[in-house]
Amino acid sequence: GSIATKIERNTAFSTLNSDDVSHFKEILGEKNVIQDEDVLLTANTDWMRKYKGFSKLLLQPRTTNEISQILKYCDSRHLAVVPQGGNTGLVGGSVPVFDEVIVNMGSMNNIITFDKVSGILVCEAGCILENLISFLDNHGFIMPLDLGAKGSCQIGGNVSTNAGGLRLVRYGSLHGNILGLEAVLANGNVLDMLGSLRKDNTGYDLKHLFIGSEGSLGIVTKVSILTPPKLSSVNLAFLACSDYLSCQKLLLEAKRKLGEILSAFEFLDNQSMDLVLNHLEGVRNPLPSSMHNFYVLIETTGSDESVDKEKLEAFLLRSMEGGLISDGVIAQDINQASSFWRIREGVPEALMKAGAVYKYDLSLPVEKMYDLVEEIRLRLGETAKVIGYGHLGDGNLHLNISAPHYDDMILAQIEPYVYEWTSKHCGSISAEHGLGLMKANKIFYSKSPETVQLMGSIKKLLDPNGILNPYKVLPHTLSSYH
Ligand code: FAD
Ligand code: 2HG
Ligand code: ZN
Repeated sequence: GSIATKIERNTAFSTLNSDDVSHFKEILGEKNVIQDEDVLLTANTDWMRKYKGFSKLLLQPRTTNEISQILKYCDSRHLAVVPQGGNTGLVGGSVPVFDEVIVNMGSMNNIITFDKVSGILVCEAGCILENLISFLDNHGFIMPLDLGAKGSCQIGGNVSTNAGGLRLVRYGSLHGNILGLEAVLANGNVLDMLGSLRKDNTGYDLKHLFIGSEGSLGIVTKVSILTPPKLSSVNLAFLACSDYLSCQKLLLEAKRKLGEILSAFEFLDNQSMDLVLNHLEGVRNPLPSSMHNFYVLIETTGSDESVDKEKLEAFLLRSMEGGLISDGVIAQDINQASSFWRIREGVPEALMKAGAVYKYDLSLPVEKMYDLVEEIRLRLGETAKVIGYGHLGDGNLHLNISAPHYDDMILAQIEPYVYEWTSKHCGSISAEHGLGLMKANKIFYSKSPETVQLMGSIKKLLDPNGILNPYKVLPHTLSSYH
């Protein structure tokens, strides 16, 4: 594709031959070595249909030992590999750039143990997030993370991207909730760090290297996660604000007045709302009015139904009187709550249906965040739709530019402007989606040269031949070794 043509295939990598395929069949059995064109087309294409690779082979291992054998062989043959989970990643990290072998994790989907006292879940990396959510629900627990892609994304993919999502404001990042993991290194060595301890200060905590490293240091095969108990009272309010400053003030108030029960604080602008209404079936605005410029979702989770509800209602009343919110509604049942979430979680899908999309996932100071959206809107004028939404409670803006087609003229209006702006305001050019292929060369906007250099040394130590997810994460000057 056009993205791949901008970088060159690393000539140090071999090209797959029939002996390789036979060898993989010996390790995995015929049916788990896939050369079917339709399967490969899907696996070569990312969720947005923006990035396309040319892999000729997809492997479907069922055990850690099989992955170990695959990687050991690929390393010795210098065959490049892309670890792939649910392929919902948004930065082109989960698909090959050229002819890398795809290691699909979908068959490693067993729950290994669940401890009902501690709430610690140990499972294989290929478990789909939604299946883990349902499993835990049956045991009276919840996952500490939730996101719109839950029906397809896998816990291994979540860990490898350090996915944030809708509950981070309450439960924190996966760096805190993942207690241990097992990973296979490029040379096939298995690192057993599958501990289940809350506290373990015995030297370097190496599991953190694999959380958020996007398949560039090893393949995560098992994880141990701390899961919170499910609480009895969950409330969701869908609110309208007339300007961005009100959203900001509302966040501050929510933290002060709802702090101990606050479990999500999300926002979208009316351009995001329009996009969802125009492109998704069966969605309607719970607060229809042309006056609303912003919408905020506030979720509370607590243990006392009447107290929590009263608290939320009093908060909303005060916010209404104080002019922070112009309208609002509390979900009356679980169906209404999911229809509210559908609006927020549906934005990426609506964007995908609307045409070409440029995605920027930024950490920014909350008070500056929306200035960027307005500046980009001014720069682009009528040529594209600019929408802003995201995890306001975490200082995470999802700036998206939607256009009928990909167009270099549009891109030139956005980049490097967005990255420079973010860097100037000491933000991050990737709050939660990672760098992948899209931002591998942009890393210096958020990290110092010394830091990137050390990342390169770690990569070289763990993956000396650079076979794991090449062209991703690290700048290309560092990741090609020839
Ligand atoms: P993939 O897309 O398959 O892979 C992602 C990266 O991880 C790739 O670099 C891949 O090589 C690597 N990888 C995957 N599995 C492994 C493994 N077992 N070992 C080593 N490396 C591996 N992200 C957020 O942070 N917050 C959100 O709220 C959010 N919402 C989303 C909503 C939608 C509708 C979509 C489409 C995506 C969303 N995302 C969000 C993006 C997010 O990164 C992914 O959804 C998810 O974390 C990726 O999981 P996956 O299994 O699909 O991984
Ligand atoms: C979300 O929060 C995801 O919905 C996707 O992280 C963000 O589409 C995006 O830009
Ligand atoms: Zn997000």
